[in-house]
Amino acid sequence: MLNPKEFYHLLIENKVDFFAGVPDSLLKDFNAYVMDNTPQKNHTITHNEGGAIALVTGYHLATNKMGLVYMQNSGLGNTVNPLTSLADREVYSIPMLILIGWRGEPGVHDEPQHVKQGRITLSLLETLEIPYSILPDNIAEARKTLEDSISHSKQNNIPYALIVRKGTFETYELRNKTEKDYQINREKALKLIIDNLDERDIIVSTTGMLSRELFEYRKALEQSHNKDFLTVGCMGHSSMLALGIALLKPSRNIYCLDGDGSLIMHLGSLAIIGQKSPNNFKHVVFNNGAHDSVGGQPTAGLTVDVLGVAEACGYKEVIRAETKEEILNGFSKLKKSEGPSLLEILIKKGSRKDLGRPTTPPIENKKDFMQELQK
Ligand SMILES: Cc1ncc(C[n+]2csc(CCOP(=O)(O)OP(=O)(O)O)c2C)c(N)n1
Repeated sequence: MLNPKEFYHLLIENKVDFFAGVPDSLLKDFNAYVMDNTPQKNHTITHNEGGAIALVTGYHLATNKMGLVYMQNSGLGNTVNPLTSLADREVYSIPMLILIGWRGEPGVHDEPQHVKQGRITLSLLETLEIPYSILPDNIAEARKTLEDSISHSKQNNIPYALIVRKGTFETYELRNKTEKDYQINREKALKLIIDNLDERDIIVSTTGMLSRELFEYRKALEQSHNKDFLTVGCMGHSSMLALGIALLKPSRNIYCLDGDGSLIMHLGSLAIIGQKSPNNFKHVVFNNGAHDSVGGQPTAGLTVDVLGVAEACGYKEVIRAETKEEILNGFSKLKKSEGPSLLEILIKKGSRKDLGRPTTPPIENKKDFMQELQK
């Protein structure tokens, strides 16, 4: 396995000292080392992966050096436009390294939302005409691969991708934890919301652990999953998906259960929700200031004024809650409010170690959900 510290120092030796990206579970140990050891100016956890490509392009323009973008392969889609119309050799021709966590690698078991993306990752890079190598998991070979990749990228002035298989990096425990000591974690807060829903309420839940916790809670309560749409992939798009339902099902209240990382990934959605303004659209943001599902790396969740943004986008009521009592009161207000309205719940990081995954395939979930919407 590769030691994150050794790999990081290989990059620094090769003058790659500027990092940007969206965290990934396969890269979490490398991400943690970067966070602990890189000056703030040289490391940015971006709102989405396309933003990271643009940021690293700006770095190159300012310094004539190459930076590194890190991401899960799910994020490749977010980079297609800046890669083809900005960094591509036929446009501005920008050298950079792209470190990609390979979820869903063929032959390695993974969740349904990763299977296709895993299968097409290499051919997608080929279509984009981005050369790539698989990052070896021992330092001697990794050094050679890295040096070759950097010189190819520099000589041709193009992005070069390094693909990271599951289990490539050794464990590295983040030292600089910026924990906020909010009282309640996501799962507890989620249960308070579920316990207080009305019979006909519909849920669209975001990517990551929140949807897994929701699935398990319904199971524990012996309730069906029919009223929940689990957005298992497609991070950041739950609110637009919920908007689509809210506009066409005005007699049902639609609750989008979002995360701060997901909200910020496509923050522009709030402007459109405010503009379309369906009064049955209710947004609940579980804000732990982190990408908790993939290692707890910080987001801008606790520096951005979520309520202020929502209000400025046209949400009619915005509420913040932190304690159990505030959550219960806040949710009761949200239920009675005219939408679009938003409840931000400040929560602490962390999840159960034994948290399972949805056992119903996405297609079945979709069928049941669509039937429920017809009622
Ligand atoms: C486009 C894309 N980029 C990255 C990921 C990897 N990923 C899955 S969940 C997650 C974090 C979500 O953070 P947040 O919405 O704040 O929820 P939390 O995990 O904190 O509950 C990330 C980065 C992904 N699934 N899709």
